[in-house]
Amino acid sequence: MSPSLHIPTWQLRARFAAALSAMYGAEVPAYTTLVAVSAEVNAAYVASHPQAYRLGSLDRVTAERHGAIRVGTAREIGEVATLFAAFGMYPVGFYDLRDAASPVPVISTAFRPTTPDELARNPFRVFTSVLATADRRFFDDDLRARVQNFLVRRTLFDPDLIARAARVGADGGCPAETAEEFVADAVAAFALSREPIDKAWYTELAAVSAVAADIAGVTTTHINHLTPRVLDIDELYRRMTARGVAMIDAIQGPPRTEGPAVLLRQTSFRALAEPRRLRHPDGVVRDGSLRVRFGEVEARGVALTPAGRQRYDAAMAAPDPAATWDQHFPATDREFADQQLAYYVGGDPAKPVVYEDFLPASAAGIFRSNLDGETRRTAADDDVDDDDSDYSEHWLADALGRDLLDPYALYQKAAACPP
Ligand code: OOG
Ligand code: NI
Repeated sequence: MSPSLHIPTWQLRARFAAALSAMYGAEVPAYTTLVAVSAEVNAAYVASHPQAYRLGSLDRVTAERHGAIRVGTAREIGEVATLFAAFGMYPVGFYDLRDAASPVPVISTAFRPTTPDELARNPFRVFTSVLATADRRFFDDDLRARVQNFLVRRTLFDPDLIARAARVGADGGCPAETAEEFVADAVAAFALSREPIDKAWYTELAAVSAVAADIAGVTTTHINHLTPRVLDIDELYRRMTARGVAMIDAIQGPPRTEGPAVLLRQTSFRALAEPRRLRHPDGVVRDGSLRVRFGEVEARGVALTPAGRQRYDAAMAAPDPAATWDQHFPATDREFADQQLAYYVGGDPAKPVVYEDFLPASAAGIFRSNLDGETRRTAADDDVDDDDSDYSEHWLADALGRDLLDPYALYQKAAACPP
């Protein structure tokens, strides 16, 4: 028996991210433009900023993406957990977007590599949301029953794919001869389906929330967006606007400041309508279009400690956060490190720990800015204001069948042990 070459999970992750990117670029051509402009901005930034590498090598930043997917049930997100573990991506953090200023009926986590060396090898992450069907504020009993009935009858992931993923996860990789097919099958699970969509059902769900329709109005899941990383998001915004791409009004997250870049800044543009096949009430399938998928781009800064995060939340509560930013934060990395507002490797202000997660307010803003219509709550005049569902970190960990990791614990570890 000849020993076969073992492909470790990080290489599978790098291939998975690259193949998803190729597929998504073929599906959404505007994404390819965004990636090209991002690469231009990064190259120009690195050429004029000797310190640019502090937040990651140009190779890492250029390859870096996050994806977003949305699923319908505890079982489905459990399968996602098994699949992503085969790529060394584990669930970090709990996001409840139901209570955001513009509520979205989902709870979410981010699957990602969890150690500095794995992140350096390939930092691919996927923001993953599950529909909160048990929340009566969005779904009345009748609709919930029909949504759940629809969801239990579909199969998002081939059971054989999930079984293979479980093996790869347990073995920390797979033999070279099976790697290609495994990655291709995993990527295919997130392709936009050509199956006809039941128009009446989709429209009924869209009246509750466009996200509900995107999740439970179709029998498959798909990549909702893939987001490249840029080193100068303001410049990216200018260049995209100059090319005639209509961006959303603002960059989400912290304002541009003179001092250290913190957390995450994001912006996006609306995707054009995409061709989808719709089955009309008369039973006839016709070509139609839906606007669900969009383009997003992000810039990442230093990860804040819980104390830093409190200051951030206070800074962002002000009417014009940029104008009063310096009342909340000092001007230099040295002061950030000394005051323990952000994580630095070994406390060295030249070595910031990059923020690898997401921001609920930005996520809700990104969801909302790209949807047709607001989320509609169920009738406001009776007793459905109360959420008696039990969504929580525990609920999600149970559904995932594994621990939900605490981002702060990971940052602390990253700061304690130099890569
Ligand atoms: C996820 C929205 C959140 C981000 O970057 O904050 C997100 C979605 O649209 O499914 O991706
Ligand atoms: Ni995103």
